[in-house]
Amino acid sequence: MFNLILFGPPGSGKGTQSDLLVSKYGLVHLSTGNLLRSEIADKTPLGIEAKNFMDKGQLVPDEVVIGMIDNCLELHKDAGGFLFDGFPRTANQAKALDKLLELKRTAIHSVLALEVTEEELVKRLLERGKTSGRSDDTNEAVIRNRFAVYQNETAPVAEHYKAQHKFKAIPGEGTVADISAALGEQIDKVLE
Ligand code: B4P
Repeated sequence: MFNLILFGPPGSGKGTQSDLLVSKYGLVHLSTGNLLRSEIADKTPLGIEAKNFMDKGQLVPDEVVIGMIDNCLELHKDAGGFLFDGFPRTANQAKALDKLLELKRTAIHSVLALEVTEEELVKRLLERGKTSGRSDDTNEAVIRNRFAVYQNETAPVAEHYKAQHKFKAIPGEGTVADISAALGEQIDKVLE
């Protein structure tokens, strides 16, 4: 089993790169952003609660996302591995994920972090906002709030995995193909 976390700020390309990596390495893609947006589209109680946070650029409460991930791990019991995209986003989520994987006698093998400047991130998110219909991408104040939340709440997740010697930063600017190749090179090293 091989479990990978794709880490990075909003708009760094986690979703874009995940789509390429899951098919190449046969992993199950678990994107908390996609899961939450699907709950919102279905107007479930969880989706209605999550929308209030996401529209403001805030994180959805830990217990909600951890519960969602727990359900997905159960659902894909026989998976050859998972790619976690946008999760964990807080130190509490990281600790909870370690415990959930330990119960399944596995662990995170690698954390790859996409590094992109804030200027480029704002540009990408506003561009995506023109067509995505995502309320959190159209307003620059909400985008800036997402970066502040990332600095305060998500950046500590990097320290959690650095302490476990599983963390590697990858330049996230350039063509999608070049970034994908750099990620693949690093994954192949871990798989060796
Ligand atoms: P997410 O859905 O995780 O989305 P993201 O961080 O905005 O985007 P990502 O990094 O995947 O960027 P993408 O590839 O799309 O989160 C949304 C919200 O959900 C959060 O703010 C939060 O409220 C909530 N949430 C999610 N997970 C949570 C959790 N665990 N706990 C609590 N709350 C949670 O790329 C962005 C754009 O850049 C795209 O338009 C793409 O085409 C473009 N792009 C990609 N690569 C490029 C490249 N190399 N060059 C130029 N453009 C590129």
